[in-house]
Amino acid sequence: MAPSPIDQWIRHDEEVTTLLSREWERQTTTLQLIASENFASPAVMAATGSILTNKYSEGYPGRRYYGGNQVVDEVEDLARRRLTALLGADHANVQPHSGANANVAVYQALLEAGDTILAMRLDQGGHLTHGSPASMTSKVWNFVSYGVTPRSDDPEHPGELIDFDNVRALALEHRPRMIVAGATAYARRIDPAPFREIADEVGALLFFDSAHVAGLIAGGSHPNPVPYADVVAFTTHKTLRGPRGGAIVCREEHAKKIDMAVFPGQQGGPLEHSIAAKAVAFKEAAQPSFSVYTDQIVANAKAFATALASEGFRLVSGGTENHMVLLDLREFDAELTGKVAQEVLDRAGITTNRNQIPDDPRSPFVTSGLRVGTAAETTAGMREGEFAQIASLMARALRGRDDEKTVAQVRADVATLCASFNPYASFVS
Ligand code: DSN
Repeated sequence: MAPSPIDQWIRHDEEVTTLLSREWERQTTTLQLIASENFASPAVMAATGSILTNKYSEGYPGRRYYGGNQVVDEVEDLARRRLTALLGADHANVQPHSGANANVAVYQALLEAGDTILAMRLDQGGHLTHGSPASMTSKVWNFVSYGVTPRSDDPEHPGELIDFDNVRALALEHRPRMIVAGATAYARRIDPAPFREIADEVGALLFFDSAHVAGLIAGGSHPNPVPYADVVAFTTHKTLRGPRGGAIVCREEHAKKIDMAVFPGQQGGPLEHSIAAKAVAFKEAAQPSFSVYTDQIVANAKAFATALASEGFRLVSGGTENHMVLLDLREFDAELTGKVAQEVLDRAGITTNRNQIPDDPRSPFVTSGLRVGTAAETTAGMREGEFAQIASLMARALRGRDDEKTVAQVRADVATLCASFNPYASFVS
C-alpha cells in the first residue's frame, strides 16, 4: 500500500495510520468524480493540520473572548482581506464550519422566523438548506420553491433550465423577504442579473449560494454575483479547492448582522487552522494559473458531457456550462437506478454520487440520475481526452455490471489511468 506522507506524524497510532493510508490509496488509484470534491494543495492540507488547531478564539479579530489571539487575529484578518479582494466584496466572514452553516447564518442574520424565502426545490437542483422538508430551515422559515423548465430534447432549445417566469410569478404572488439563487445539482451557468431584477421588483433581498461554483467565479469562468447580491455564501472545498468549510461575503450594510449570526448565533470557537487554510486557498485562487484551471474544468466537463451522450446517457438540461454533468440514466438503461450505478462504479474504481433529476419518479435514496464532476481530476491534470476515456469506462462498467470480470477489467484500466495523474505526485518524494 502506498504510504501517506503524513504517516510519519502518527505512526504510533497504527489504526488511524492504516485508515489514512487506505484512503490515500483510494483517492490516488481510483477516479474522483464527485462534483463537490477536489484535491486540496499540500499547502492547504498543511495549514489545516497546523498548530492553530490548538487555539480558542471565540469572537472576531480585535474582539475575542480569550487571550493569546495576537497571531490568530492576523491569520483571520489575512483570510478576510484575501477573500474580499478575490471577490470584490465589502465584507467577509471566514468562520462558517460548512456551507450549510453559512446558509443558515445568512437566513438568521437577515430574516425573522416565519419569513418567506423563494429558493430552488431540492429535486430540481436546490440544496437541503433551500427549504427541504428534511432540513431545519423548512421548520423556521416559510419556503416557496421554484424549479426548472420542462424537459426538451431539442438541442437548440434545451429544457431543465431555471424557469425565470416561474421565479418571477412566485415572487409576485408570495412577496418573499429573500430570493435564493444557486444550486447543488444544476449543470448550467447561473446568471445573477435576472435574479436581482426580480428581487428588486418585489423588494426582496438576494442571496446567492455559490457553494458549487465559487471556484469558477474566483477564476472568472462564471459571472461574479457579488455586485448583484446582498450576500453570497459558499463552501471553500469544492471548485475553490480549499479546506473543507464555508465563508460568506456581503454588502457592508449587512456585515454586523452576518457576523453576529455566525458567532454567537450559529457557532462557538472558530476553526482557525481551517481559516489559515482558507487564506492559503484564497491566495492560490487569486493566481492567474487558477483561471486557467477553472476554464479547463469547464472545458473538461463539456468534453465529458459530449462523450457521455454518445454512450447513450441523457444529459439533464442538455449539456453543461460548469464543472458537473447530471445524467438521466433511464435512456441508457431503463432498469438502471442511480443507486445501482453508483455501487457498480464504486466497484470499478469510479467514485460518483446518485442524484435525483427533475421530476424523478424514484426516491432520493434510489434516484434515476447520477452526478459527476470534473474539478478534482482536472486538478490531477486530466484533460478532454482523459474525460472521453472515463465516459467509455463508465459505460463499459455499467453495461457489464453483472459480469465481475468486466468490472474488474475496468477497475484495472482506471488504475492505469490514475497512475499517470496522481494529484500529489510531486508531494511524495
Ligand atoms: N449538496 C452537497 C453536494 O453538492 O455534494 C454538498 O452539500
